[in-house]
Amino acid sequence: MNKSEKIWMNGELINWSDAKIHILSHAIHYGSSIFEGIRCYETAKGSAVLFLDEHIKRLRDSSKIYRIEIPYSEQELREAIIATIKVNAHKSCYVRPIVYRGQGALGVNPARASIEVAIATWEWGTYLGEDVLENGVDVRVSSWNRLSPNTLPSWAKAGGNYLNSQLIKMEALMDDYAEGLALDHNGYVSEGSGENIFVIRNGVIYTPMTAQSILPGFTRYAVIHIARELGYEVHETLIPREALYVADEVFLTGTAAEITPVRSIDKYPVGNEKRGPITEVLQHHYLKIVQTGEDPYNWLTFI
Ligand code: PPE
Repeated sequence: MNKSEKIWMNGELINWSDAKIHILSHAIHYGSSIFEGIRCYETAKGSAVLFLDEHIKRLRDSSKIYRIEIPYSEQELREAIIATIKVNAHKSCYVRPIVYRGQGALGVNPARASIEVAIATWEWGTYLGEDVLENGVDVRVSSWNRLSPNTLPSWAKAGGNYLNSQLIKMEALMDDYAEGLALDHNGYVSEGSGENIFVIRNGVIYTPMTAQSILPGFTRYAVIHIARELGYEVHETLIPREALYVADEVFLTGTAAEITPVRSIDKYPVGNEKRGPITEVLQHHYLKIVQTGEDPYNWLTFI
C-alpha cells in the first residue's frame, strides 16, 4: 500500500501512522462501519474527483439505513475530502471515507458507541492486475451467493457486507481466478466481490437490477448512461447463469476496477477471449472523461 502523509480523522489532518482506533471500537466487533471508495483522476485539465457528490449521497444513504448520524454535513465532508487530497499532494488517488461506530459500550446495541469519521487517500493503480483493462480477466462463478434480501441490505456500503465479498474473493484467488461472480439468492447473476457486471449478447447490453443484492454502483450508472446515449439497448434485468457462458462480451465495473473486460468464466471463453468491441467503445468513452477532463455530464469535481 502506498502510504500518504496525512489522514483526516474527526475534523483534523493527522499523520498517517497516528490514525489509530481502540480495540474495543464497536465496528471491529460487529462490522458497524459504512464507507465509500472514490477516485480522483489526473485529467488534462487538472485533478478531479469522479462522482464526488454521488458518493457522499451514498454514504448518507448507508448512514440512514444503519441509523448512524454522521456529525458532519455533506458540504463539510466534501471539503474534508478535497483537503485530504490536497494536503497529500496527490495528482490522482483513491479516496476512502469511512464512518464507524467507536467506543462507548460493547454489545450488539450500537446506541452508546461514538460515531467516528475518517478520510484516507492513497495512490492505487489497476484493481484486478496489470494490463487487465485491455486483456481482460479470468473469473469464476462463486460457490457463495450474494447477500439475501432482508438480511444485510446491499444498498448500504457497510463494512459487514464485505465479509461475503472476502469469501468470494479468497475462493476465486485460491483457484487462480482474478475474481468471483456471485449469484443472488434465487440463482441469478448478481455482482462480483467489488464490482457490478454487464453481459452483452447480440449487441444488446444486460445488467442485473438494483433489487438483486447489488451495490448500485456509479460506474454501472455511468456505463448505462453512456451506452444509451450511444444508441445501445440496455436492460436491467434477471440474468441466468448460463447467459454468462454464451455471452459475446462480459465486463465488470467499479470505481477501483473501472471497466474491466472478462475473458473467461469458469473456463468458458467469452467471445474471442479478449476485450470485445462494445466493451472497448464504452471503456473509451468512460476513460476519455477522466483522462481529458472533458465532462459533458458534470460527473467531475475539479480540485
Ligand atoms: N459492488 C460492490 C460489492 C462494490 O464493492 C463496488 C465498489 C461496486 C459494486 C461498484 O460500485 P461503484 O464503485 O460505485 O461503481 N467497490 C469499491 C471497493 C472495492 C474494494 O474495497 O476492494 C470500489 O470499486 O472502489
